Amino acid sequence: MTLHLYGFWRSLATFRVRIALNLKGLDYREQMIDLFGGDQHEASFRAINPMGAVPALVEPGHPPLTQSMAILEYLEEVYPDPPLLPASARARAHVRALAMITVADTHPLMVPRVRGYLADVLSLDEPTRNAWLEHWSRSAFLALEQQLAGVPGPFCAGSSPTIADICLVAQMVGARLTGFDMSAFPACNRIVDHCLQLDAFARAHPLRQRGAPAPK
Ligand SMILES: N[C@@H](CCC(=O)N[C@@H](CS)C(=O)NCC(=O)O)C(=O)O
Repeated sequence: MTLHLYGFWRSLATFRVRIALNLKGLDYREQMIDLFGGDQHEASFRAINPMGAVPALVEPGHPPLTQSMAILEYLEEVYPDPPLLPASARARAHVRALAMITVADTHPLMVPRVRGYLADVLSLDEPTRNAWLEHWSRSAFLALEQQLAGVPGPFCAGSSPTIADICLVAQMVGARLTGFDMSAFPACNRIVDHCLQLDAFARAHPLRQRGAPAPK
């Protein structure tokens, strides 16, 4: 069975889902919704996700699944091997909490519709908008670094990747692509660089997707 993923090369939320699909060895095909060209606002796509956002994941014969975290949890329940959550309830809560720092508290402040509102409705100039992005990015990585600095590794929560690593990698790669200086977060960088050596993470990288700019 081939899953149908609606995504976009630069979408960090889709990046999360691609990593999970790869880790679980699932077959999928990605249809790019051009977020820079406004394709997410088309009625045909709103019928798939009324939020006008990617990712959306479709299993043949079923309605679309939306919201990357809900999709990751769904994949974990239906395709439990390899697990992306630890065994104990307390460890699972910790992994989800690490993930939510980026998924719930940070990434939503940076998506195209928010950037568009800052520019078009609030008339903020580009340096001010970039300061917004950098502020929220730094505040997330400060909190993550504090919690990850002492972990034995090589992943956020032990010796295999979890949802926390998936979300950390997506946010860090996004920050690097934006050009932010991430050197103040060595533990985060160490985990991310370790993950990116794995094929499942590397193949999901935004710059390896259709439509991404060619490497300079
Ligand atoms: N919380 C959602 C966020 C989805 C989201 O906002 N995706 C972005 C791309 S990363 C998007 O499609 N944005 C369209 C827009 O803002 O117009 C999730 O995790 O799936």
